[in-house]
Amino acid sequence: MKKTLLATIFMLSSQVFAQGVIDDAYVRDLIPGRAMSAGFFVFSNTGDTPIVLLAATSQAAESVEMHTHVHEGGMMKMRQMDSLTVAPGEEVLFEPGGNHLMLFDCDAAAFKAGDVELVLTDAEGNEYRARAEVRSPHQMHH
Ligand SMILES: [Cu+2]
Repeated sequence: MKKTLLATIFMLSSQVFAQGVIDDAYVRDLIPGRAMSAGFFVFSNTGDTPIVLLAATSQAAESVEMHTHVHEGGMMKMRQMDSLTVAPGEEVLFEPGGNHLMLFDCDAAAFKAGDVELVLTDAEGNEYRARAEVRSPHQMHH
């Protein structure tokens, strides 16, 4: 009974205060000598209007780009996305082989400390933040 009430209050308040939620965020740990990483998560639009994601940043990287993979001439190629629209109620996956963030010139110390935050910005200037778990490339293959 109490649990149900709390869950209801949480759902109501999250609808009021946040339209978008990032879950299960993680980044690939740096390979020694390379400063590039990739970020993955689930982005959910919990509101009732579309969210147009325009940009991504991280305090642990000089620059971050939104990428997707496309099939082209029998090859999988990465392509940068200028924006990504998430419909109300929709969940968009950022996962290996699909949409992902590319992190350039990463801060090795921040990765080592597990201190990597991902920030997504939408067309209205709203920010969606999540702390990303740092996973070794080995952990990422199930
Ligand atoms: Cu990429």
